[in-house]
Amino acid sequence: MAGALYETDREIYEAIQAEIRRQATQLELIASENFVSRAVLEAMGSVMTNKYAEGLPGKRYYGGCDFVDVAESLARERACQLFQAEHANVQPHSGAQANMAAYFALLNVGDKILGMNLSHGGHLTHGSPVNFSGRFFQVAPYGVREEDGRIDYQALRELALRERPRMIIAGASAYPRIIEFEVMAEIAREIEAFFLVDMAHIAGLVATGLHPSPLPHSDVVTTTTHKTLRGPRGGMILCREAHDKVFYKTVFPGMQGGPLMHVIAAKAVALKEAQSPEFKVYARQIVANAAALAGRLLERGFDLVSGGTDNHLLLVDLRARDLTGKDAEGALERAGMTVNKNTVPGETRSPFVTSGLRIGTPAVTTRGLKEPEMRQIGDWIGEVLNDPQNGALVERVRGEVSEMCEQYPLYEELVGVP
Ligand code: DSN
Repeated sequence: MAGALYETDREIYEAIQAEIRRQATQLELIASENFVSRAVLEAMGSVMTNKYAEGLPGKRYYGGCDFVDVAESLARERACQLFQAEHANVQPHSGAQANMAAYFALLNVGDKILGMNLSHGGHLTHGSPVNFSGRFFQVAPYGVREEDGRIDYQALRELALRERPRMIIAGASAYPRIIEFEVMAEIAREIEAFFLVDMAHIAGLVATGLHPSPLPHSDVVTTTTHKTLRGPRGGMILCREAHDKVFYKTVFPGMQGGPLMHVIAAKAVALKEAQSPEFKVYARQIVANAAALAGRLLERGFDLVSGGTDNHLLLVDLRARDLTGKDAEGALERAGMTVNKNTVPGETRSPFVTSGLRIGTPAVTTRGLKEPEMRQIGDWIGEVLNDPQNGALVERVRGEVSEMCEQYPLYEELVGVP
């Protein structure tokens, strides 16, 4: 029997099928992406999308919320257990909205914030001039040392003492090393500033003890749920009891209307999965895979920002080669490997061109790849980037990538279902 989507909208059906094929036949190496479980997919595609539920479990502005209350209460409890938080708000639609709600809870428009420079590995919402964070707040950016690509905590402290911001933000979207939350918290305390940690990239590693937790050191922690945590696309705020009411007001009614209850149900499922022993094994493998890939790229003569990685990603600095991030991304895409061009510290090219590549292992690790496959991927990346215009070489690698993908099937049961 043909499915409803196939019958109703063949164009969208075909686009989804093509996307399933793309995900299954390419190696996904974008550091912020992952593949959710069937259980998470099912919860996201459920009737909970139909429900309006402004407010909180047990305190809603609409009737009929008994069962969405079950989902949201489970998501909150599981988030608190997993991260040892006192309070969780699982309603932010995204990481950017989690950050916006947290900033508006703690700051007034015009206050000063310290965030990591975007071109040093920070995030748009940590003070970029093209983002609300850079438009509503004064920003003093900190960065990494030119020599070793690591956050310069001493310079950060001097900046904080000079600028006296109301809040310091930790967290990054392209930083391959452990972040010293304790050190940054101490600096924030010294100047009586709030300390916010955006752990979006590393949430799955924090959940499993593979990265130190920011929870004991911060006033508030924001995250997305879809990166290393492997849940549905969305955001979350964790905090101490002292701040919980403020966050509820800034998420709703401050910023959002009805929460996405189907996504919240899927967040609950992902948080349950993240409590399992298997998830810990998975997270350990993410880090081992990143280290194996970094090792092979270093052996092949590539420069990595900071010389390697402690987490799920690495940043290749292409400045010593006659190659831009944009061209490298294009060549690897043609060879079946999806990565993203990325600025590197001291970047001189535009964000549309860049001098670097960000490569991450969360998605390929979900697929089951381990260190030997990572070394093979390192070899393929090396071959392609040494000769990116060589069509025959790129074609050969594309064939070998396809063979590897066939050995690690993905969403097979969703392919071709009418
Ligand atoms: N766009 C995400 C990333 O790729 O890191 C951050 O929001």
